[in-house]
Amino acid sequence: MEALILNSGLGSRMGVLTREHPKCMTEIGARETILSRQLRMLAEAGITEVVMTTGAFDTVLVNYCNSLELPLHITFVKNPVYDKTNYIYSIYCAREYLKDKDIILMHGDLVFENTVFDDVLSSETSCMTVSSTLPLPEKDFKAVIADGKVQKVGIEFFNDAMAAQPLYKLLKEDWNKWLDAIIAYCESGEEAKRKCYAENALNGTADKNIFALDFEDRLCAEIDDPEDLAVVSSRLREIEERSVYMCFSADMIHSGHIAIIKKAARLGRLTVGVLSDEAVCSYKRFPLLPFSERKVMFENINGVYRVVEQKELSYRENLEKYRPDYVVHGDDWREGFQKPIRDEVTSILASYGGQLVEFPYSTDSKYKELEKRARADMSLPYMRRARLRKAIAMKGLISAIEAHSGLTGLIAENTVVYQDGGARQFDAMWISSLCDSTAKGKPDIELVDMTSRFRTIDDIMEVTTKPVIFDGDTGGLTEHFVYTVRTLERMGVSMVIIEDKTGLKKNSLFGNEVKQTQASIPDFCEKIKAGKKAQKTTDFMICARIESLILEQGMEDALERAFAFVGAGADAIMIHSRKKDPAEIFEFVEKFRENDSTTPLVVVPTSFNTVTEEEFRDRGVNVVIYANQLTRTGFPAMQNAARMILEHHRAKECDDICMPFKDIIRLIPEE
Ligand code: SPV
Ligand code: MG
Repeated sequence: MEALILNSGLGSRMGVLTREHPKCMTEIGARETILSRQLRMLAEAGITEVVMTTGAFDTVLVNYCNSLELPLHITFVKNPVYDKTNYIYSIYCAREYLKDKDIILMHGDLVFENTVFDDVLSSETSCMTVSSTLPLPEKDFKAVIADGKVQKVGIEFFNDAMAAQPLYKLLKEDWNKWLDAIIAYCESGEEAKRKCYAENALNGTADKNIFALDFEDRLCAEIDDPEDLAVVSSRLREIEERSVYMCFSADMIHSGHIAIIKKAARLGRLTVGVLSDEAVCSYKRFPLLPFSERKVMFENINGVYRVVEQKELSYRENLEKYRPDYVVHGDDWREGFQKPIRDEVTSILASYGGQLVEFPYSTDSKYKELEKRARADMSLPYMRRARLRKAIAMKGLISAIEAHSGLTGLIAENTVVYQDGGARQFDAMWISSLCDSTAKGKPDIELVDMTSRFRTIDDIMEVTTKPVIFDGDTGGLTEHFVYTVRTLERMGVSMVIIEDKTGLKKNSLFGNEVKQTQASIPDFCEKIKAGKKAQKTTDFMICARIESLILEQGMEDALERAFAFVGAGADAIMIHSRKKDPAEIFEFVEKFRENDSTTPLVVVPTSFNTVTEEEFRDRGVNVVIYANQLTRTGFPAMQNAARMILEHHRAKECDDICMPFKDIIRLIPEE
């Protein structure tokens, strides 16, 4: 693609402004002339060959072009009779440089905005810029349009016409026809045919294939006199002040990101909102790079004016703060979980006259591969183990759900709920002794041995990436516990929770209905100390679980234990209760927090299940574990199906409560 710029005209209507240089050198902004803007846009579009016709002040013009030092090769062709002919003759003079080329043709006094030029460049057919919204000008060019194609161009056409500007893309087959007509005009010997518009020659050609490209009310205008100059300059200032907003969560950048950033930056000053770590975690995976590093990454991309934090998936806060003229996004969010976010964006933009611009969504296969690898990395022990501490530090409160098999692990891993413009998913998995034992048809009395419990962890870890909190029961003998700690740590488990009981452990939810004995404070502290000494990394956490409320030993006992266990090195405290009323849990949390504001607190609200995570967070809790709900919902459903089959002597009747076969297959991701 080559550009042809017509700069032979005298520009006499500009008055003093063209006394010492040609019209194209008129300033339209700070350090910008009509010509420097055109040439810069051509260079940015990757066009390197330019043919420029010249006339008056040709030396000034050539020197000026060279002084711009743009990566362009410009062939200057002087029309020796520029003052007696029109630009049809200038084109004729340059004909040998123009034959058999796809060209962008523009008059040297034309100013157009980036997006108009982008549309012209990306047109697959030959085109001329027209406006369906501007009024027909009295004296300037109009194009007669039929079936979307330009039939005639001139100042005299008013029927079926649109305002038109001399900015064209011409594919060589169309351009050759027009150029031949120009040559025929200029060689006809008729004076008038060298003085008319080049478009007169175009009008006479048959089967024109030049499509109308509608720039509507975007800027695309010629500067003929000082009034035009004032109007165009002020519109350019307006355009330069336009602001654009985009949001990214990415911790890896691919070519699609760069391409859309480039397009967005052409609409105005681009502000990139980078999603907070918390928002990324809420709907995707844990970011490989924290917010601060992702921010720097985007700040260093060409075209990005500034980077700000977007705290939530919803754009509301930032749109209300920055009120961008445009929001740019890929068109992938028209469907699926992002649709409510898009709907909110469109309504906010509509409230102040902003505009949503969507470009076709693109990703690339290398990126998909990297994303897959990132997910695989997240499942590796060293990556997974450290993430629980990070998540607690980042979010303040995290939630974990029980998993006792690969399948329940997948549910914990993949369940996402989109709500109020945001997304929610579990942060971690709880490997419950109760549910692990129940799945094996055994009572929860430390009967399922560690080798078997490790097997469950392995099954779950094999198909998931989220951090694991392991229910270590009493931790067993201290001499055994140190080995358990090392194994769990090596496997990539993030936290083991051990309860301060001794002897035959029974499930806490029985409370004092069964005989259970609490370990002494010194004994349990010894166990914690031994465990902490045994671990090899700083990531791994040992959480001490206090059974004083379960065994009705009183609040004072619970608190005394909590502080002693923290003193012995416990990384977190779990306080348990089997009361429906959360009062004693709240009291414990409040009193504990009076003396310790940092040690994470864990709760298992199986009984006191009316309390929301938000309330727990406000009271100072850090980890909420939903300890058994998958087992308790799955088991009755299975029992019901078995009963139905027996009752009906066939399986048809339980079809309605069965997940479709196709869906169950889809639950298991294929490698
Ligand atoms: C478990 O899930 O195994 C627990 C929590 O230890 S609870 O059942 O509430 O004791
Ligand atoms: Mg348990």
